[in-house]
Amino acid sequence: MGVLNVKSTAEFLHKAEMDKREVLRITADYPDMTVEEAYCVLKELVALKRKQGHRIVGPKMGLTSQAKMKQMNVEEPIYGYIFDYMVVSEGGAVSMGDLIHPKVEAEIAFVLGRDIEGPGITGAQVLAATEYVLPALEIIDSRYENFKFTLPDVIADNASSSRVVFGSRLTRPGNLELDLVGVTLSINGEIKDLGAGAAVVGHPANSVAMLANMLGRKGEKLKAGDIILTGGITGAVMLAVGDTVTAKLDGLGEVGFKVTE
Ligand code: 0L1
Ligand code: MG
Repeated sequence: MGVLNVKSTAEFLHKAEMDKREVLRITADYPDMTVEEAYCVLKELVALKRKQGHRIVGPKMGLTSQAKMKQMNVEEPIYGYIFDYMVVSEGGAVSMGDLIHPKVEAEIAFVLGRDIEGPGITGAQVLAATEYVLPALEIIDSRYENFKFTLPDVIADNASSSRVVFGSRLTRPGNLELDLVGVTLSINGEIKDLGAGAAVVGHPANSVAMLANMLGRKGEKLKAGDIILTGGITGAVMLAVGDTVTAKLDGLGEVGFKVTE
């Protein structure tokens, strides 16, 4: 057991991702790892990826649905980061050989026109600062065996971030009621799950506001140009080779990709 080593834990999780190898959750050896320590591991993981030349595309919010929060017994979502190497072009291919046991969920992404800094940020302030919203498919791929983890584990593992496909249509939020946007997630033409924007902490803009406030507590802010994933509107659906995945978001357009070997 011993004391958690933040640097070697980050290296361990990064290597698991690069080796496409599932590992035992960190809390199996360090049951006392706290949420604060887990965010220190995440910070180290981000520094490691940046040192290797990877660039942050934007932050993501995870565990934003009632179902996921209940399952993990938490009241606040978590955050992680999407890097450039994780972005797959719209209509492109996600290679199963690059991943461990991927699942996909449909989301709405935000692009900010100006920086926002918590505390005290509201969803209305987020909408006023938003340049565009766009459809997104997030592919999550926990590095832990069978997606089995505690809250600190999943935070340390960059909130299971793995791949993301952004739709090509950018929409100004204007008077759009993003909480009422209906979303379907289909695989090979069959609807696997559906939902509405409100599944994301009541409104996707609330998710961005929560993120700004969480980062604000650490003296960090959301930056203009960041592409922010707000959280799954649908549940996460397991992927298999040969799948063609499509999400349709009312008024926002479609986004899709294929799964290859
Ligand atoms: O984006 C997400 O909501 C994923 C958060 C991590 C939990 C999971 O891997 O299911
Ligand atoms: Mg997600």
